[in-house]
Amino acid sequence: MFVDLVKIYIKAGDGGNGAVSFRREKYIPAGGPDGGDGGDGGNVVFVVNTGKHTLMDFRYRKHFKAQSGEDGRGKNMYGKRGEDLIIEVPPGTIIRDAETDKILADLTKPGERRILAYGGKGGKGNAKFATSTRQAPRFAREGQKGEERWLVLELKSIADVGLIGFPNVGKSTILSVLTESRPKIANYHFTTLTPNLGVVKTRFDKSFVMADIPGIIEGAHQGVGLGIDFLRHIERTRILVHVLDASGVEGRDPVEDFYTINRELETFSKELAQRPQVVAANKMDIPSAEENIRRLKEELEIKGIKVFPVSAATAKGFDELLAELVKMLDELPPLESFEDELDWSDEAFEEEKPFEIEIVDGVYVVSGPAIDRLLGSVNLDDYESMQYFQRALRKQGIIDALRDMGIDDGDTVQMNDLEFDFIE
Ligand SMILES: Nc1nc2c(ncn2[C@@H]2O[C@H](COP(=O)(O)OP(=O)(O)OP(=O)(O)O)[C@@H](O)[C@H]2O)c(=O)[nH]1
Ligand SMILES: [Mg+2]
Repeated sequence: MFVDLVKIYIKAGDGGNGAVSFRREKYIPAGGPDGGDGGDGGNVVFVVNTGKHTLMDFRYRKHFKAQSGEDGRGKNMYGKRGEDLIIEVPPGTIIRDAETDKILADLTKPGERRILAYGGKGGKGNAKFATSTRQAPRFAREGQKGEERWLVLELKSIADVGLIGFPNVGKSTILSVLTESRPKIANYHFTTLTPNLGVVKTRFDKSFVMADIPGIIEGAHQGVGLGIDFLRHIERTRILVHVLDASGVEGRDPVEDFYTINRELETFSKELAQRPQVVAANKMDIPSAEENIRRLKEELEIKGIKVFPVSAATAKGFDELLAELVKMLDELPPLESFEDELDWSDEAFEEEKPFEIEIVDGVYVVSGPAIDRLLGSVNLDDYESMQYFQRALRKQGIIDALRDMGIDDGDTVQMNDLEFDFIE
C-alpha cells in the first residue's frame, strides 16, 4: 500500500511554570524567594530516514505531541526540559501548513531535519524577580504554550530509478525480479495504479531505490488513461528506465512506443524529458523480439541512448543494465530540493504581533499574546506584582503605543478582564 498524502496534527511541548517559593529555614523568619524556572517544552522535529519509503506510519497515528517542560520548584530547582518529539519521514516528503497550504519543508537529503513546532519557553520562577527593592516577589511566570499546527505531508517518491513505459510492457515484473517488492502483475493494462518501490541490491555493493510507475499512454498529459497524477511521481527520479515491449505482441512497434512516451513526457515537463534515460527492451524470450532489438539499437544508439535487451520472464540481461545504472547514479549529482520552500523570514512565520490596541467607545482595548502572558504571570492583589506589571507594560512598548494613539490621563484601558484608568 502506497500512502502518499496524509494530514497530521503536531504540538510542541508547553513550557513549565515558574515556581513561587520562599526559603524556609529554622530561625530565619522570612527567607528569600527561591522559586525555580520552568523547563522549556520539547520541539517537534522532522527527520529524513532513508529506510522509509511511504507515509504508511501516519495512516493510524495522526496526533503528535512533544513533552512539556516540568514546572520549577522551590530551592531554586529548575523544571526539566521536555524531550523533543522526532518524527521520521521518507526522503521526498513535502510538508505544508494545512491552513495556508504553504510549503514549510521539502525534505530530501538523508538525515535532514527541521523543527516545525517550537516548544514553549519555561516561565521564570519568583527568584528571578527579586531586586533590592522587591525582596519577596509573590509571583512567577507561567510557561508559554508550545506551537501547534495541522500539517499536510505529501510524498513525492524519490526513487533513484523510475521504470516508465506503456501499460503491460512488464515494468512491475522487472521490479519484482530486481527487488523484494511484490507488485501485482497481470496481463492487462493499468494493473499498477500507484507506484511500487523496491530496493535493488546489486553485486557492486551499492543499492538503490527503484519505482515501478503506472503505465503512461498517449494523452496522459491531457488526462487520458490515469492522467498526469502518476507522471508527477516520476518528477523526482534521477534516471528513467524506459521499458519497451520488444516482442511487439500487443501489435505496437517498440520504436514508435519509445517516441510516443517521450512526446508525452515532453508535454508534461521539459525537465522530465531531459532526465537521463536508458532503454530496457523487455520480453526478449519471445522470438519476434530479435528483429525489433536490432532496429531499436540502430535507431537509438546513435542518439546516445543505451539499449539493454532483457527478459523479466527468464530474469536474463539485467546484469548489464544494473551495472550501467550504478555507474550513472555514481556520476549524477544528488537530487536537490525541487519545491520552493517557504522562506523562513516570510511574514507568515514572524511571531504573531505581541499586542494590538483598539479604541472601542473611548476605551483603549489592548489584546494579544503579550497581554495574555503578562496577565497570566501577575497577581493583581499583590502590590509588587502590580509594579512589575506596570514596568512590563512600559518595557514591551505598550505604554508608548497607547500614547501614540492619543491616550490621556484618566482614560480607560481594558486588558482581558482587567480595566483600569491610565495614569502616568
Ligand atoms: N513473455 C514475457 N512476458 C512478460 C515479460 N515481462 C512481463 N511479462 C508479462 O506481461 C504482462 C504485463 O506485465 P506487468 O509487469 O504487469 O506489466 P506493467 O508494465 O507493470 O503493466 P501496467 O502495470 O498495467 O502498466 C504480464 O502478463 C507478464 O507476465 C517477459 O519478459 N516475457
Ligand atoms: Mg504494473
